[in-house]
Amino acid sequence: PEVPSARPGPTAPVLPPCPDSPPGLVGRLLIEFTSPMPLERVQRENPGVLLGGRYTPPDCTPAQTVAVIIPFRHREHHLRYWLHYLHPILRRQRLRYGVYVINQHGEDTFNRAKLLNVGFLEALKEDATYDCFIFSDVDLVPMDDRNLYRCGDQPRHFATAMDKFGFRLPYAGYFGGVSGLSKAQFLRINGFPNEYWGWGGEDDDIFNRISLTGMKISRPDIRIGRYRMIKHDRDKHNEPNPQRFTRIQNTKQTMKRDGIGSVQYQVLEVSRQPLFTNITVDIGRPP
Ligand code: UD2
Ligand code: MN
Repeated sequence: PEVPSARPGPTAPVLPPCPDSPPGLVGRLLIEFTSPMPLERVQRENPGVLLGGRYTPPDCTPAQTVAVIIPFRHREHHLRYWLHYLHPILRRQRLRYGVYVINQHGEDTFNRAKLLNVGFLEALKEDATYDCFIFSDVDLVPMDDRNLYRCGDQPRHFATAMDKFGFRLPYAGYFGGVSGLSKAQFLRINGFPNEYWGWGGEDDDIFNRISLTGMKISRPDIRIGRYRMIKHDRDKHNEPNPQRFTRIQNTKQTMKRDGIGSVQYQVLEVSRQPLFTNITVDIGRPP
C-alpha cells in the first residue's frame, strides 16, 4: 500500500533550528545619537522587516517568538534611533520577533508598567504564538549584540551596565530599563503593577514579584550588558511618584489583586507601520 509521505514539498522547506550562538554577531557596537535619523532611511536599511515590525529568520527556525514591548508617549525622536539600531541587531540574533509601541493616549500621568501589561495582552492578540516578552525603554540601545534578546528559565535583566550609571549595576535589585520574561514567568507574577502612576518604583515592584514567587534574575556579563541611554530631561506628566516608597513595601499584599488579571484599558487604535506596530491606548488616570 501507498505510505503517506511525511516529507515536506518544495513549498514548505524545513529549516534547521537556529543556533544557540548565532554566527555573524559583531560584538561591541558604536552607538551614537548625534546625526538625525529619518524614518525613511531606517525603512530603506531594513527591507527584510515586514509590516508591523515583524521578522522571521530566512535560514533557520527560532526556538521562541519574541514580542518586544516599548512604553511610549511623545518620544518619536528616540524611537527612530531605537528602530535604527535594534532591527539589525535582532536580525543578527536570528530572532523571530515583532515590535509593539504602546502609546499612552492623552496627557494624564504616565504609567509605564500598565502600558507594559497592555503590550503583553495586545501582542498576544496579534499573534498567539508569542512566548517571550522583552520590555524595553524607548531610549535604551545595547552596545553589544551578544546581549541576546531571548527568554530563559529565569526572568532576565538585560540592561546591567548603563552609561548613565557609569556602566555598573546601580543596586543589586535593579530591574529597570530592559527586561524579559517568558509568558509563563510573566503570568506567574500576575504581570506588572497597574497602580504606579508617574516616575519610579514600578521596576522595583516587578523585582519584588519575581523574588516573592521564588524566581531569580539572570543577567548578562557586565561587559556585555552595556547600554547607551539617549540623554533626556524628565518628561512632562511623569513626575516622580511620591507613593513609590510605600508601594514597594507592599508588593506581597498587592500583587495578587493588582496585575495582568485586573488591568483595564481601551485600545483606541492599532496601526501597522513598516517598522513597528503602534497601539494607542487609553489607560485612564490616577484615582
Ligand atoms: C528609569 C528606568 C526605567 C523606569 C523609570 C522609572 C533606566 C535606564 N530606566 O528610566 O526603566 O524604571 O526609570 O519609571 O534607568 N516614556 C515615554 N514618554 C514619557 C515618559 C516615559 O515614552 O513621557 C517611556 C520611555 O520608553 C522611557 C521610559 O518610559 O524610556 C522610562 O521613562 P524615562 O526614560 O523618563 O525614565 P528614566 O530614564 O529615569
Ligand atoms: Mn530614560
